[in-house]
Amino acid sequence: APTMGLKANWATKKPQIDASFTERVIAATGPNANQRLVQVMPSLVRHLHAFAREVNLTVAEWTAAVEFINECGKMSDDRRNETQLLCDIVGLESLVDGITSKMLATSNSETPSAILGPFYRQDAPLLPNGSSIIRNLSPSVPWHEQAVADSAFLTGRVLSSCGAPIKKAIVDVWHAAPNGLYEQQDESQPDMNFRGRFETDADGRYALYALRPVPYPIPDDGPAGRLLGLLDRHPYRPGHIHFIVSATGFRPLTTQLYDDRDEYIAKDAVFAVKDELVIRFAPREGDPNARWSLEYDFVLGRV
Ligand code: MBD
Ligand code: FE
Repeated sequence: APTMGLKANWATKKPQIDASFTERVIAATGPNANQRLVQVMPSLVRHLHAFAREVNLTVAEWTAAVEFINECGKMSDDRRNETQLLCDIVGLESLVDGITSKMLATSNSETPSAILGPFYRQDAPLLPNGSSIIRNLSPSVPWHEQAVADSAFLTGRVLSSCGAPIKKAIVDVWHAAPNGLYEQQDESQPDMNFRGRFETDADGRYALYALRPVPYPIPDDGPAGRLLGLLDRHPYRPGHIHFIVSATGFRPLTTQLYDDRDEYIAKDAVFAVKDELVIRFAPREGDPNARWSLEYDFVLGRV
């Protein structure tokens, strides 16, 4: 006899499009599944299925999406994280950052966090307080004049939420060059250019020389950039300086400061700007190493 129409309890006569199909996928989870996955996967599967139903996703579109994600993965290495960039332009890294701070914050005086971004490097050089993260300012660098005009002294204290200074806190800082490129994106910059770690003194103070940051386009020559183009969006981030501030007994703070001189503050391509993180540099007199200065205190929450 022909075996067509063979019935088994794992199949269904209905086409796989309705909620009962979704629940069947969720119910396939076994008794020894990972706890956190048991918590999150049903929601992920329901939202994914609901999305596909809502937009009538076709096989051709889904195939294109798989290829798109594969392309992001293939492009990603320790110099470039295209998958993270994809998350950034759809606001996911900022959303997750917001959810995490909301869950972990222990006081509302803590400095707001902001996303890490794809260009952090561990093990930036530990530098003496008051020194510079600019590793090459010779007149031969094409953006030398701009670097001089934007030279800046950054200082402030690291504080607990009750205002007590925290000594021996580490301020890990990094920013892009005046040409809009982070050091690992740019062959012409020395290793670890515009990166450094500083330890706060007995008054909880850090001090360093850096540059006023400039607006710059996130890398847009890959799939994430193509998506921006298809969405008729620009790739610019406002000028920003990244920080990770950490100290024993406190929750590490990943954040960014934004220079209020630039127009992209209100239209960050990765949606990371927060009012409390927008700063204004002041002109600095009598310092041959800096035309600008900024004083900013970081407030950490307890673990
Ligand atoms: C960046 O420089 C950045 O800081 C973020 C968050 C995303 C892309 C590029
Ligand atoms: Fe950045």
